[in-house]
Amino acid sequence: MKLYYNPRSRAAIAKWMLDECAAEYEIVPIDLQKREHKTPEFLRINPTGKIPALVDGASRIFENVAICLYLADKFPEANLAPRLDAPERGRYLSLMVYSTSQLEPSMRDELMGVETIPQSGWTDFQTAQEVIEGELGDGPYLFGEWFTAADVMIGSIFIYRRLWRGSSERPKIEAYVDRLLSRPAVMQMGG
Ligand SMILES: N[C@@H](CCC(=O)N[C@@H](CS)C(=O)NCC(=O)O)C(=O)O
Repeated sequence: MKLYYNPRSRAAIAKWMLDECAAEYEIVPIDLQKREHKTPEFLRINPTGKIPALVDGASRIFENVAICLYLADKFPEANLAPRLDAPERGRYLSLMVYSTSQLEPSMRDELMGVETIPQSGWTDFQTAQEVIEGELGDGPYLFGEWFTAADVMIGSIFIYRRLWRGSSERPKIEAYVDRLLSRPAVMQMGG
């Protein structure tokens, strides 16, 4: 497998997932300044011209959620996702999609001081944080003691927020971020 990657990018999320899977892979460094993510070769892998992208034989996968879903299913021995027929599967898929369809844009609104309107397609960030606090329950992870790819996707967004804004006034989320950051494979940013 090849991961198209730059450490100062969201590709750190896909790398975290690969490392949680103990996968063997090759890093293809992408220089964003040189616009290596806009070349015709790269656009054949990811037509949106963004990283990360993963190539696995004939499979080309872009979008972190898709990459994490793909890897969790490819490496069942890593036990990072409920099986297709497991009752937890629906909630798992929902949280995966929620991470970049609602949580991330709501955080971006908050960081940029933009009002979130009901027509946005996502809630305001305060509500999103309450949703995740509810989903965490007593934790330590979104599925109790079971660390899954949903923690990679949801957790990475809160890790980025701490990086940009420092700790929040939400002890439950901050304790969750602390737990994630103590994992050996956790994403490294900017390194
Ligand atoms: N929703 C995408 C976001 C990917 C993304 O926005 N990547 C940024 C880096 S953090 C990028 O490649 N930006 C370069 C550009 O758009 O020119 C995912 O999660 O994979």
